[in-house]
Amino acid sequence: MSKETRHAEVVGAGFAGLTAATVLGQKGWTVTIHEKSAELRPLGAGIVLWNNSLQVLKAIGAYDALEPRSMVPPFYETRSQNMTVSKETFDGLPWRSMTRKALHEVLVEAAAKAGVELKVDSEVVTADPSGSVTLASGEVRSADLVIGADGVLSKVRDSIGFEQTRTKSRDGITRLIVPRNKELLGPGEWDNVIDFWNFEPRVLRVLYVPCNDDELYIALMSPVDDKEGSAVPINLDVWVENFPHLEPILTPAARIHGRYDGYQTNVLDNWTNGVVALVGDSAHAMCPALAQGAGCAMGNAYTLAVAASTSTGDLAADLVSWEAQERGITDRCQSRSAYFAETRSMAKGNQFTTEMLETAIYDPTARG
Ligand code: FAD
Ligand code: 5PR
Repeated sequence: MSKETRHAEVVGAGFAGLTAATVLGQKGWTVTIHEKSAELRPLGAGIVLWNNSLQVLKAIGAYDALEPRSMVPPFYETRSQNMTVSKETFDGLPWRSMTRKALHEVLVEAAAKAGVELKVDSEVVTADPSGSVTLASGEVRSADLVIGADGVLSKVRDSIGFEQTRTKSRDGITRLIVPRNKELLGPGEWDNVIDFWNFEPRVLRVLYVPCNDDELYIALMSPVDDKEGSAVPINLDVWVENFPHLEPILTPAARIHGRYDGYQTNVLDNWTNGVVALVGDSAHAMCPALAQGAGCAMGNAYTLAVAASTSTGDLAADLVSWEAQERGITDRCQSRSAYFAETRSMAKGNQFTTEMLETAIYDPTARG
């Protein structure tokens, strides 16, 4: 195939797959995304993005659509037993909060505009390093580049047999979108992100993230082995007993079924094999503490697509170079996130030091 007509098969229409596909489409590739679900929709509830992914959204022309659908909370506040221990502003570093639905919709729009073909109900069951995917229907499709952006349970990864170590953490979380109900919460700085940690009488935490005027993202953390704390729908009595001042938002939360997810860290020996590259949670799933899973996914998806597009010779070798370029910063982000999950030390506040913000500050679009 000539350079102008290169073709990519992208597996998974999450934040990583949509970003990579959009960049490739904008650079003149033909691209097909396979999404196994029957409809295009995001998993989860709300999200915080930082400079790294916001720069990617600007570079692909999706930022302007997202801006009015997201917000910048004035402070990132941490409380321990409801006492404020820190209020951080990150020295002007760009960050925003939003629903996952808003982010997903602007990415789908950007992909469609870039000419990407989006196929739903299209599950990929295996991939081959020489450049093909096999669908559940039996159809085999070849491509110059295959991207496995199919999440933490990646079939692209597992069918090829990438080596990995997988570590589960002792905590997990239920994530929900509820109405803001600001007036019912009473006086207070309810536009802040507020990370409420309780260690007494038991370990429970509410991460409060306003996403816009109407919607609030709450993440309710408890140890995996706390049956009451991790129950879904949430056990309203337990949560209100521990966070009585949050009753106006916990009550609607208890009406949603929700899902409790344990944290997990996957570290792979390699992210590429032949012309198959893994990106996002399939390659580097991480604990959520630094709110960088999607940020790393979108940043790496962007640089992967740029590397593939500028490759004029040996694409497999250029993918290896791409991995070498991004690997260190992603590995460090994963291990810092795992450290915070393990120690629960975010409860101390002031956790967002320059070192901990390394990935957030990074600009993947400045690499060319
Ligand atoms: P996914 O979002 O998992 O997308 C994979 C897609 O592939 C899905 O649509 C799936 O249906 C599809 N798929 C799977 N298998 C197949 C197949 N075989 N064939 C076809 N399609 C397939 N990150 C942040 O940056 N900020 C945050 O605030 C944040 N909060 C988080 C909170 C929690 C509790 C957790 C667990 C994670 C959080 N993250 C956050 C991390 C972030 O959600 C993920 O890192 C990110 O969504 C990964 O995107 P992805 O595209 O790689 O994978
Ligand atoms: N930040 C965000 C988040 O959703 C979580 C964490 C931090 C935005 C959990 O879901 O510390 O676990 C965290």
